[in-house]
Amino acid sequence: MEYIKNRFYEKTNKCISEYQKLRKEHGDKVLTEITFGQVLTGMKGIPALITDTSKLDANEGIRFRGFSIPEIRKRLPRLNPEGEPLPEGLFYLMLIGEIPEEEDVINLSKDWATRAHVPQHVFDVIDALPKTSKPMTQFSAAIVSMATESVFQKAYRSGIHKKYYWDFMYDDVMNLIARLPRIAAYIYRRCYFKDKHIEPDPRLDWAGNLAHMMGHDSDEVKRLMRLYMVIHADHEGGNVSAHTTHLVGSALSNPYYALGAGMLGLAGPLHGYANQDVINWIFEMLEDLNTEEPTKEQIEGYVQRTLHSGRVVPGYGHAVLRVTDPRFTAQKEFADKYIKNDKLVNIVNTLYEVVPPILGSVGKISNPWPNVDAYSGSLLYHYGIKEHAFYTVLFGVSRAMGVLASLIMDRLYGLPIERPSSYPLDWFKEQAENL
Ligand code: HAX
Repeated sequence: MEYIKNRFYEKTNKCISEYQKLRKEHGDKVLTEITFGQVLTGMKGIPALITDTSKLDANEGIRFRGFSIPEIRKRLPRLNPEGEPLPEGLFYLMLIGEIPEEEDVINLSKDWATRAHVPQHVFDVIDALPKTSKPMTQFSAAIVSMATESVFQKAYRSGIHKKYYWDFMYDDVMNLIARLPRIAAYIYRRCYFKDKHIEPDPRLDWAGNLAHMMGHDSDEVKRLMRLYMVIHADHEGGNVSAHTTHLVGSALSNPYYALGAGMLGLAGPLHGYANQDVINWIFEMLEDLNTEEPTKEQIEGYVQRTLHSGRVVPGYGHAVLRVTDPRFTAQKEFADKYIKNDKLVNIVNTLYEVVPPILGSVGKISNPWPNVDAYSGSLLYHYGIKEHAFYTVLFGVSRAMGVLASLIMDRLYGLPIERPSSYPLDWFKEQAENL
């Protein structure tokens, strides 16, 4: 599928000289001031990374190459007019910067299908882990073990010129994304369906095939999977999974290593693990309250108790967003349209009424509104994907598209190794006292 690679190079190669020019002509200028607060609270808001695939606005949410979630849901190609857009189209948009034609998306689907063969040793690595090991452990181990296939690593060791790095990176990235559904489904069937694996169907689209290999073959689940894969794909460059992938890639590690590391960041409870934690927490609440249909007052009481016990309310809050996450809204619209009276979905909707005023009243919480993880588990659960320990793997399959598209660009621009400075706490104290 060389024409997508060629199109990418045609559209993006001018950025190489733009990046070099910025570096050369403006390298000494002051870009912005940084406060102590920013440094001491996780580098919040410091403009420190180049990421073209998407940009997050605190009050509006994510835009992929300028297009909001409602816009991409309207404009990206889909298999049928009622359905959700194909994630392949979003990948094309993130990589190339333009809305693809239907033909581009179908071609990309076919390209990924031809690249989807997973080497046997990757399955052997998964099988060598105990079935009780967390799905994200199995997922990242499988990804890292696939580095044997890295064409970038081979090319680097053979001494290719750095201006060609991106070209090999592109092939690794396409191969890796193509194989992730098979790996994810393998882990799912291994852990929850006694190793009864389901072969891929190369005629299906990337997300549809994932649902099929997981054993959830209905049109409804495929439709949900397409939505899920689209909305989780990217959230600009500073979030933990994106930043980790980029950072590890900056050492010229191959994309398998870089993504494996990024996925381990995604596995943390303040990031992608929140999508399973929401469901864990709701079930804990139901057990505690001894009911399947708690009242609004009971839920309020449980949220308060969670806060008083020094825990976070999962699915709420965000490091950047200051409004309801549009990815939450997209899922709520989906539920409102297709799901009638589901107990778990009803609880998630009640939480949306109950939690923001409570978090808002705490005072220190910057954003009391729900993020993407507040809704996703209830939708999966409704459609029969009930194994919540697996949910972060689905997030990871999707997130790979954004962070790996960026990784190709990192190598095209020739971004150097990342190396910020660190100082002991005393140094910061001295600086503060001398101001
Ligand atoms: N419940 C309780 N307390 C919360 C909270 C929540 N949902 N969100 C923030 N806070 C607390 C923080 O823990 C922090 O407390 P301390 O000062 O005592 O440390 C304080 O409020 C200020 O935090 P903040 O500035 O509002 O938020 P941060 O940027 O530090 O953290 C988080 C952002 C998303 C990590 C945070 O809101 C949180 O922990 N949320 C719950 C977990 C969650 O849903 N994570 C998923 C986020 C989306 C994502 O990445 N998905 O993959």
